[in-house]
Amino acid sequence: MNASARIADRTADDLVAFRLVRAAMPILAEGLSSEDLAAQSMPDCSPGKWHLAHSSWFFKPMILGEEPGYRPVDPRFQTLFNSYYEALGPRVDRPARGLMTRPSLDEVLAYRREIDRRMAAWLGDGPTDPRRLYLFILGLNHDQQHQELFLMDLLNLMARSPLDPAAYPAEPRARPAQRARGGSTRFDGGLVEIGHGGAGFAFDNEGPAHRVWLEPYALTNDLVSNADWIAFIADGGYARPELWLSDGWSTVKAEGWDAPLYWRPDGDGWTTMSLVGRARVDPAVPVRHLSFYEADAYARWAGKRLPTEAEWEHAVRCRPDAFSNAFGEVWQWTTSAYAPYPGFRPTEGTASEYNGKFMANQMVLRGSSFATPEGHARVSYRNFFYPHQRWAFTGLRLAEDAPAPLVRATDRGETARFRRDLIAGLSRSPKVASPKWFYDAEGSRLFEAITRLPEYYPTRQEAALLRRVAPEWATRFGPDAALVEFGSGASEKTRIVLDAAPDLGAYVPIDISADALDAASRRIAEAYPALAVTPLVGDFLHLGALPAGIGQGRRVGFFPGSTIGNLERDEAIAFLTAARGLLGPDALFILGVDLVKAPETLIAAYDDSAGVTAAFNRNLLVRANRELGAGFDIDSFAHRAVWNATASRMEMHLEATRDMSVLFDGRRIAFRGGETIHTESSRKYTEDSVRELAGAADWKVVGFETSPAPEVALALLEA
Ligand code: SAH
Ligand code: AVI
Repeated sequence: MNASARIADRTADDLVAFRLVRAAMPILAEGLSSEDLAAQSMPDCSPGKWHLAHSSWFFKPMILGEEPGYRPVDPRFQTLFNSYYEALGPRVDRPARGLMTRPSLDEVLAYRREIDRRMAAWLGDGPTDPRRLYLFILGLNHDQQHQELFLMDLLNLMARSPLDPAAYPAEPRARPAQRARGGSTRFDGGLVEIGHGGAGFAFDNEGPAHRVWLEPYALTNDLVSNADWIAFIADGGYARPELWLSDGWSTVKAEGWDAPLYWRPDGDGWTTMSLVGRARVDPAVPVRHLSFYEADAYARWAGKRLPTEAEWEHAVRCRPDAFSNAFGEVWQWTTSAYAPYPGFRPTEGTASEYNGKFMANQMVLRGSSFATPEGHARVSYRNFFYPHQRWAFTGLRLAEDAPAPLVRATDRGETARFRRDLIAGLSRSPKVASPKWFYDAEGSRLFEAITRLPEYYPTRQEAALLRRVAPEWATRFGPDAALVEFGSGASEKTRIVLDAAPDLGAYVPIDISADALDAASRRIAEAYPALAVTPLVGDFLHLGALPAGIGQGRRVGFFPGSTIGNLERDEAIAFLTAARGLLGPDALFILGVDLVKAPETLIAAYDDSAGVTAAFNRNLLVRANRELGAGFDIDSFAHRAVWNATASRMEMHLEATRDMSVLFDGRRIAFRGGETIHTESSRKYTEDSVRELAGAADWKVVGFETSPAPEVALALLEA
């Protein structure tokens, strides 16, 4: 192909791209009234009409105005639609953009068409100057940025209306949000390259590519959800200054924040405003409309942190498949200040003011939102806002430091066992699944969220009771004792025992959830430097031997949380018998149980209003889909919490809401609508039933203490 044919081809492509990009904003404006498009809801926002005009105006200083013989469409527009370019003379202050009733919407649309006509003519001349061609692509990307701003600003305006108007019948987005997949992905870090270095368009602020050093870290695979956020609020997230940066806390106080932007209390829940109007907050979807301050406070509350932008970029470059909604849902706050990369050079000329001059006091966001036009964002893309701003489509994904694991991730046998066990359980009638499979990394995280729910009393009651009895019980431990904990989870209650027994020499947490065990062991080892911490990953129903090097003192078993209630009776007896063998002749054992009480209290604890327990229950299916390639349609299974008085237990079920067949391990598993998978029993005890159980496994009950209502109990057993 000769040079002129190549230019002709490129010109044709450019023209198609131009027309496509420029068609989008008028489509967004269709169906909105000229009043909708003229009003300005706050100084940060601009009217829709202004976005339509300004994104057209941009082609004048960048391209058309430099052409010989250029004549303005209307010389007054230079001032009216200049956004922030100092080099281009005076302009209308941003807060006054909503006062521009002239030119009319029709005049602005005519202006837009005229700019489009002139740009098409310019493209038709086959421009070859690389700088101008870059500015042309910049103009398209600029238009796309304003398409998103148009929607952000429109939503802010609609949210100011007492009528809660729906701007559109459906959310204007290219693709549905991706499902949460659970867990997090770990990266070794080291010397990595980030930034835009390759071919293709990028904004000046994305380059140059350069090296950065990353310590080992992990990034959660999913965005933080509304359910997570509700748990944060319920735990006093907006009322606890220790969670907030100083500037953030001042903003919370000054603005009276108690929830994300657009959230409004409604009965015992919340509603929020979107481009389709006001609706109840859906717990399952990613949370939106947060400031950096809120994202940062949440991360602290969750015991994690926000990622740096380099961590985000490296993770998404290396493992684009690992993350749900890396792009296309919400922009994700990072802890990186918006600053120039080493070697940054602003685009020359007027466009030098595009990005670089904003590099102070703002924070970087990565990814893209549902409102970002398809194809606009990239892995190196840097969005930025001031830390208090929250009208953009913003959310977050968490990070944490992740040194090489103490606990090696579960062996391959684990997946095989999960598969076998689940197939066996689903082949039975009624269908069952073992609750131990709830606890992948996400399941452990959801359980932690459950323990903070107002309705889930057992953790709080047991921790308070343990604080009361531990000092006395600890006097029996003797020197150099070893604490062996079964189902240690986050090892939070452990601290109460460790604080009451400073002479304890060793701690052996045992848990099936490798990620939870690793993180908890690390935290305990750090907080109790004199203690020998030796985690064991695996099923406590198949106990081997205790690790070597845990001293000669008494072995103290610790099984809190009423996890024993999750075992069938014969399993519980076999477990207690095996634990007695493992811990030796002179062992002690602290056993936590939940006691029988009013069904309303129990049912609320297993069916919380924020839907966290429902997510915990459904996570079994999420995990089966991810790890075993099963084909459960998660949304077609409802969470059920039922009190079974005869068996004295709470039961969790997943109920098929329709007839369906699920592909799993090459077979089809049929579900009738209303049929359930029984996923968990939580036995509730009385003092007598605890004594009977302990006796059946040959333990003596030497202590039994009960908490105030809602009642839970701790039993001290002796071998
Ligand atoms: N002890 C903590 C956590 C209870 S949650 C508390 O009282 O709050 C139950 C814990 O037991 C989870 O961490 C889960 O991973 C673990 N677990 C459940 N079944 C298990 C099994 N069969 N073997 C080992 N750990 C198990
Ligand atoms: C870990 N286990 C004792 C919890 C319980 O209460 O049975 C798990 C749980 N299930 C629903 N909520 C909490």
